Amino acid sequence: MGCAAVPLREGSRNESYSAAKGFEATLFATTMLELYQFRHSAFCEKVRLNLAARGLDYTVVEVTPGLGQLELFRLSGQRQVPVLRDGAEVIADSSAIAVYLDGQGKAPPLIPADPLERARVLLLEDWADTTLAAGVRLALWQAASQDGVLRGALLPEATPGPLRSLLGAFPGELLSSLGEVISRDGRQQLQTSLEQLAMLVDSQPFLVGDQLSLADLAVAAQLYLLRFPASAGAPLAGLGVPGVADHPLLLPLFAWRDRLYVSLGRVTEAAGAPPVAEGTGPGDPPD
Ligand SMILES: N[C@@H](CCC(=O)N[C@@H](CS)C(=O)NCC(=O)O)C(=O)O
Repeated sequence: MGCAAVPLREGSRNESYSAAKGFEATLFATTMLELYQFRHSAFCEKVRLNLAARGLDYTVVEVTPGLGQLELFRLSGQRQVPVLRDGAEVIADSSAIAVYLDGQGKAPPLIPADPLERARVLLLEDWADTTLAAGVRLALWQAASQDGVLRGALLPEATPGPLRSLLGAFPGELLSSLGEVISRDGRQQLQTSLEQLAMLVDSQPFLVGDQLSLADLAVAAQLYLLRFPASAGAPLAGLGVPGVADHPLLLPLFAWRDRLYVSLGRVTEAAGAPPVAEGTGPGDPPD
């Protein structure tokens, strides 16, 4: 559930998306970057934030869970999103993509050169991608199991209305009993960690050093699933995990996340949903 594999659009155009309007994106000028994604995956959000921080244009290819992942395997040698394609280069994994983008040598570097700062950033990124991600997945699972509206909102947009209603109305008790079992300890640890993060960002704009880094993006990307930002689009925007999204001690954390999104130009649904390439990728429905 935390990955929320949601192919959202069908039959859309093949056009470019300007991650930061007005920014002259000259990097990768010869080829259009392509991001293979599930829209509501935190790891894909991490890459979208990275691209936005650099003002890079790109198109997205919504990967259809299952069949589309077979195609993705053919392209990248593995079946998970995100995958970034830059001409002949195909890079899988949000961390590897971050290293690749930094390696292109254009500002801003999100992995610091200074060894101490670099160590802090990479440790925090790893924590966000593993421990925090696991806690977020559990919390979202529990929330969705108890909330038919959230469950329905996480379904693919193309889901037919009757099926959407059926799944939204699926007995929550069946799912929530599982959710309670797996989340009892994890939920408390998640709350504690989020409170610590809230304290950190209440007193400093960035998690490490005095500029934006991959640590900020990795943490913000996981927060996406706890309280969906406007860029998640309707009907998810404004929804979240009850008890987390609205917890008073966590308000500074989500306020920090929202400021970060504003600074990256990701404040509207359009900013969160770049156009989907048509007829070119693993997301294509079968003929
Ligand atoms: N370590 C990877 C994690 C990627 C990942 O977990 N992707 C999930 C979506 S959130 C996925 O593709 N799941 C489908 C599958 O495993 O079959 C990264 O940072 O990119």
